[in-house]
Amino acid sequence: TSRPSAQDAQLFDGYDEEQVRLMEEVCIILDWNDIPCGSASKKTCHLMSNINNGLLHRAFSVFLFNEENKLLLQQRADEKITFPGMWTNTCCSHPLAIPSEIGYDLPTSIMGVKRAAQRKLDQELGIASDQVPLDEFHFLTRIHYKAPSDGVWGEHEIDYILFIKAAPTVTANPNEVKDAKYVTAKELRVMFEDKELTFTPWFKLICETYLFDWWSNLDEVNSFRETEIRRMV
Ligand code: DMA
Ligand code: MN
Repeated sequence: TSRPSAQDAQLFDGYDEEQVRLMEEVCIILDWNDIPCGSASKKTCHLMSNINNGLLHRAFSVFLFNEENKLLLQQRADEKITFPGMWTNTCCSHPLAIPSEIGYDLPTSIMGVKRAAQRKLDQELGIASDQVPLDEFHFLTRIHYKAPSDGVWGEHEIDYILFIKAAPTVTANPNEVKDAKYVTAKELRVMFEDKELTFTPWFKLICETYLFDWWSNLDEVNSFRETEIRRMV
């Protein structure tokens, strides 16, 4: 690997080596209508200095439910550069600016984020791709939101919401995930009352708006599918 610049050495001082390496992944830069207009490193996309100038990228959020309709939550590893140690939905990440994951219209973009979701469910939670087949993912909507993490880092994304029902074997990657557990809606509401726990801003946002409605209608989840982008910025 190449030697980091002095600037990067300072920016990444004290962070986990593997998570620093993942900051070189190439994300998809978007205009406000989710049209790809370039690519940039995960590092570039998540610096608040760039976000404050309007930089926006594509992301996805997976909500995985088991046969009892319990939601799989994860607690992010302390190694994560953004939002470490926080509880969140099953898996979140970014489709990469590569032919199999980029998309230029809604159908191809949905296919791209499903492939990215399979890739990251495996990398973060050890879930084999045959346990989460591409055609079992349901796309619901896109959420445009912005959230600072710690002043230096943050998020500004159009986030594709994907639901899936599955019964996978989970083997968490400790560099990504500190803890994982299935919860009912009631158990999640109790977790929100616990002052010891912290939650990612996008998960809180989705919980405060749509999640519980979607969750109580899991059998008709396709009726929530929409082409509109929900603006929460
Ligand atoms: C980024 O998630 C995506 C959303 C929706 C916030 P992340 O920080 O977990 O990405 P990664 O796992 O690639 O670090
Ligand atoms: Mn992001």
